[in-house]
Amino acid sequence: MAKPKKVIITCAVTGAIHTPSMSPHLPITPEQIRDEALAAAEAGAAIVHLHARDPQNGKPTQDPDEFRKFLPQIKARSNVVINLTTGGAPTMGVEERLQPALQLKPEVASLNMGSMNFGLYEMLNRFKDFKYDWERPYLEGSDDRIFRNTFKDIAYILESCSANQTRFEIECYDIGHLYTAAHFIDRGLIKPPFLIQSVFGLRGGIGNDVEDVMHMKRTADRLFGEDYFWSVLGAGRGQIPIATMSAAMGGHTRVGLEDSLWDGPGNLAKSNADQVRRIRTVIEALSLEVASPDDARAMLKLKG
Ligand code: KMH
Ligand code: ZN
Repeated sequence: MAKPKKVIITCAVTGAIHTPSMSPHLPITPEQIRDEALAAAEAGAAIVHLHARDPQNGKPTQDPDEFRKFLPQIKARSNVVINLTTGGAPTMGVEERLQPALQLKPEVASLNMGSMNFGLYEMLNRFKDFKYDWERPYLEGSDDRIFRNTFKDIAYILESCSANQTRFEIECYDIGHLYTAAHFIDRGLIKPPFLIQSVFGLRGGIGNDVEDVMHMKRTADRLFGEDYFWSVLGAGRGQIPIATMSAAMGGHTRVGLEDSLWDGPGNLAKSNADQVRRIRTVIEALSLEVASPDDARAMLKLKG
């Protein structure tokens, strides 16, 4: 693993897992997504990972025009690195999911390393009253839905985006996904340095025990040597503990309301920036420095 002195904080601002009824603080409209991204950057996020939502009902959308409603304004007001999702939502096909990254040519796009079960049902049990018709079937349906990322899908995204010089946040939800990343590196479709985003604690992926984190890091170290930057995201209550482990081990961190609605047990986070500040405090308490957007660009060799 590359050992930089500075820690990159990515903030995943809204995502597609949580639904509007779960938290009044989840950004939905383009203005909310814009303001939350800007505030997260101001608080110390070097990268913002962005999804869009239908402003009428908060449903995830990959319509590039919805991204166009907030991206230029974020870019005009902040130097933050833009990272667009190619994961979209598990209900969407790859062609639909690819469009924002393909058309809007971000510095970074997410890339999911395998097909998997992607359990959302816990959310349904926790949050009972839904405002919008789509929310309950979306969550219930997750028990019989596959988040599809075949080898062909992954190659298609990589090949489609290669002319744009977009680099990838390589999302690995289990150990096998690291080997899939190594396969695409061997094929020359992913170029160093690699940003490996290890995801912990989603039902269908690896858990969030310390042993899980160590196993993921040891395997990534063996496969990718000095050529990679290791970042982690812990879903739900694992967010800050997992991010803390990573920072203490020389890795990077991702927070944000996409991955967890919480700021401590039972307290809904009031904003993305609150979570960024929380992990920033931890990083600085470890006597480490938080990376600026330009630090992240230099480390990850982004096109700028
Ligand atoms: N929702 C995260 C667990 C993507 O956007 O490509 C993973 C993610 C997927 O960020
Ligand atoms: Zn995402």
